[in-house]
Amino acid sequence: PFLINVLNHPDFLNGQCNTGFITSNEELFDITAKKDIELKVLNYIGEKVINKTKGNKPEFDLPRIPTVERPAQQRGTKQILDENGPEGLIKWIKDKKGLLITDTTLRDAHQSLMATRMRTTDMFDISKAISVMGNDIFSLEMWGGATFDVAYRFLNESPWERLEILRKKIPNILFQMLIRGSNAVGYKNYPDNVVREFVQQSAKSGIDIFRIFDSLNYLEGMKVAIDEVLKTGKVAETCICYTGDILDKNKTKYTLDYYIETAKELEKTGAHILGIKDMSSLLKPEAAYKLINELKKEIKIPIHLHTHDTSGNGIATVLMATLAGVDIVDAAFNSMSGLTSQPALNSVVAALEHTDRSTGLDLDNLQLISDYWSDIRPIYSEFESELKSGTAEIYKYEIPGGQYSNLKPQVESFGLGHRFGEVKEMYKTVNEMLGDIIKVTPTSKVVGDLAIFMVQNDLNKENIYEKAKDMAFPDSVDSYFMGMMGQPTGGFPEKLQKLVLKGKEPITCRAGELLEDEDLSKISKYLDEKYNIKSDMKDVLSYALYPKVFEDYLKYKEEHGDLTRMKSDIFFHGLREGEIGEVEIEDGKILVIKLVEIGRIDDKGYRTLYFEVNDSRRSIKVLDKA
Ligand code: 3PY
Ligand code: ZN
Repeated sequence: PFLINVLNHPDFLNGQCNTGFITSNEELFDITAKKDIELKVLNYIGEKVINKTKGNKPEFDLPRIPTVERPAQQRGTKQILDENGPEGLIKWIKDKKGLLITDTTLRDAHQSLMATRMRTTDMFDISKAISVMGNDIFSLEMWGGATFDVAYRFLNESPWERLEILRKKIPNILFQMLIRGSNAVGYKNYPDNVVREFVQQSAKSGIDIFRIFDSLNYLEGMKVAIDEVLKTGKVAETCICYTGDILDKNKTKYTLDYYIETAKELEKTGAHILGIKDMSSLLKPEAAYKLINELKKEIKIPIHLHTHDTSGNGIATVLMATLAGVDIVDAAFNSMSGLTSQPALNSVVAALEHTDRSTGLDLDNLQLISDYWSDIRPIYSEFESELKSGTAEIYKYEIPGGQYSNLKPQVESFGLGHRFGEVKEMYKTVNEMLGDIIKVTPTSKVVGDLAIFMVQNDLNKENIYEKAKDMAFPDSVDSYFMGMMGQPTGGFPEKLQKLVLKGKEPITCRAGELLEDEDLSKISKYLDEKYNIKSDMKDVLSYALYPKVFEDYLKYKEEHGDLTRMKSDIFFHGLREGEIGEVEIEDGKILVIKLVEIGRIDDKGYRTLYFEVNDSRRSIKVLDKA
């Protein structure tokens, strides 16, 4: 490689190589680091080519990125909050006649449609257009929920960097995140100091609105997060999770009164906005009208509706809520909407044009953003579920959007694909056995895990007490009955609790009260020493929330380098024979890579891949695992 660098040097090519040539051109010796990154990139691509696409990378359209000029002064909802505080923002919301829209494309839409796999680079490319053309969007739900761990776990990128990069590119629209109360962005209760520091750091990194929920509507589980958000000067949106059907008089647990009382309790915490979180698409249009209409009479803070389109009735629900006076609704750009995702944003905006609740958003601009997502979406098709249409059976099973699209592959992974129908029926039965609970992360996982466990072991609601006497239940089920996810309305079913816990004593208070504070400086020291880094609070919190996932991420980066700038078509599918792709390895440093040829398999099972990288020939060997 050294010789090649010399031979390619412009001075050498011009015949000007005097004796000082080598000593005065230090960059000739800067080979190892650059070649090392180059090799890592080629190995990464080679692995995709040989062991994933087998050289048959699908064709993708070049994503259409609208060209926009950023105005000298951008003023959106972010400026209203920054200049007037949460109270000023709330007043502004209440004075607004038109319906306000939150776009969920950057969080829930891809969490629900494509297993949370959307990469930062795809968000980054459209961020300026969103900022300019979407200036009048109320907020962008772009962080939290499952995006935090999936970014580290499957995309090998930092969720904090995503937040901070997008914040810089979109300085005018409020950023919103979903936080699972004391479970933060995880699946279990964390010590209070972790939840508090996490809120503080998220606010510092760019979050404006914290949508806080508890998977059992257990207020105690939300209090620490609410309290800390109020200290940051940001917006606390507290949620009621909606389940059941208030229109059905036979359902007596989650009634209109239940929701009104819960909402009043939430308002008393000092929350700025009430969120209605309909994660399973169960809020029927007429029920939405009734619920919002009543809530409007009973509480003063603005109401923000979050629903999914799993049932196919999502837009009807949004429009009925709008008629009843809801202040803000969630929707996703049309090309990322529908099914288990949110109702279609562009369509809602169009439906309300020329009415007194018109959103004021520009449909032509919104179309261009939706077009971009429709170009991006096929790159992620391997992560999409088989669902082709909305389904009314969701009213029966009450399975949240993300879980519904994931349940089939999960059931298949247990070898129970042929019993999928039974698992869905069992999900309903388990919910009844648990006393009809709210089902959303993480309690939805409890119900799903127990349903699969019961089908797998041929258990039913009668024989379980005898047959499962000596069986160890899934961890999530154990944790639920131990009280680690909070206290459900109406308590735990005692007989089932005893069967699962086998003599262990459950807790009856908030789990955080019993958990010792995490020693954050000890974590910092550990990370610095082990990985030779200077860890900051973001690293420490990531470790506190997900120790193994975060360490795996650090190791992956050490081994494979930083691939976050690689475009997603190459990241997921490599290159086709003959295709030329550009890979940015650091600011402004671009490798132009051509996959020239895929060699034949040798007797040890390896294939040689021939590349041209910035016009130099390189080859690597990749083990063909087929
Ligand atoms: C999450 O907790 O990630 C959710 O989206 C719940 O609906
Ligand atoms: Zn949702």
